[in-house]
Amino acid sequence: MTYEALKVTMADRVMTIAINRPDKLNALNNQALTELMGALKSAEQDEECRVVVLTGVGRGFCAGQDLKEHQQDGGAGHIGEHVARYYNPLALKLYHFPKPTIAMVNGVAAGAGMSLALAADFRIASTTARFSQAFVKIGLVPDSGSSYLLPRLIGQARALEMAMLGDVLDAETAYQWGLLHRLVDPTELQAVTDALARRLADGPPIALAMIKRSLHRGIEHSFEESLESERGFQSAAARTEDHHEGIEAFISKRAPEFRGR
Ligand code: T3D
Repeated sequence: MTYEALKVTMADRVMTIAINRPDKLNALNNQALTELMGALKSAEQDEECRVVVLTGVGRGFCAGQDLKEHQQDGGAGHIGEHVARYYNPLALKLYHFPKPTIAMVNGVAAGAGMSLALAADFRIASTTARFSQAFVKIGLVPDSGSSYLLPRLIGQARALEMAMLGDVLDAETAYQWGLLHRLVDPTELQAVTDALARRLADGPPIALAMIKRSLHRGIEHSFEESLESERGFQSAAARTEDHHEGIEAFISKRAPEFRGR
């Protein structure tokens, strides 16, 4: 697949998907939304790909919906349809993505751009990152998963404040509030992300996919249901070659080589 609104690269089993509309702080037009979905699908199918990194080219991560294109398309009347066609499938794809995902937040993440960062498994941000639930500023409401993910990450009080005021949150506060896994100097962003991505790429892929599903279920289900769900995942994990490799590596005091089988 060729991309115009994205830069997609593969190295060391890590696919990096960078939104490439820097003049618009990587705001999402229909082309970028279509290509993002296409890139995620190809990362999902590509056996070589073990981890996905989502980022932005230039000084922004993603400023959400491209408001100019939205205006040109006479968007207001069709927002429900637009969300159903583009944003909801994208949020679902990312949230349930069967491989580890990292949002490398290089700059401002606003509106649905912030939602995409929230839907990733890890958020590594540089000190230049900023976060805004910008929806309210244009008379809209959080979408693309923010209403679900944000309160779970930072608590209802802070989520309500972000969603109802739309103020821009600096990276340091976002880190203190638990929105981020790592906060680093801009000069270290790539290296810290690469190190985490390589570590995840070396992990047991089947177990990692099940860990994600298990924890997603865990925040929804009762304790009893979670125990039963864990039992099912554990039985499946125990039948993988990777589990046996992990045990053998432990006993022989060497690093395991997980193959995703
Ligand atoms: O249609 C549907 O399906 C509805 C779905 C909605 C989902 C959403 O995401 S709604 C929320 C949309 N996003 C926003 O409302 C954010 C709008 N942007 C901003 O508030 C600010 O740009 C930022 C706080 C993100 C960054 O501010 P700052 O001062 O660092 O940069 P800037 O000067 O405002 O922006 C730089 C350029 O990017 C500028 O272009 P110019 O004037 O130099 O030609 C600006 O217009 C452009 N830009 C920024 N955000 C967007 C954008 N262009 C189009 N769409 C944007 N969202």
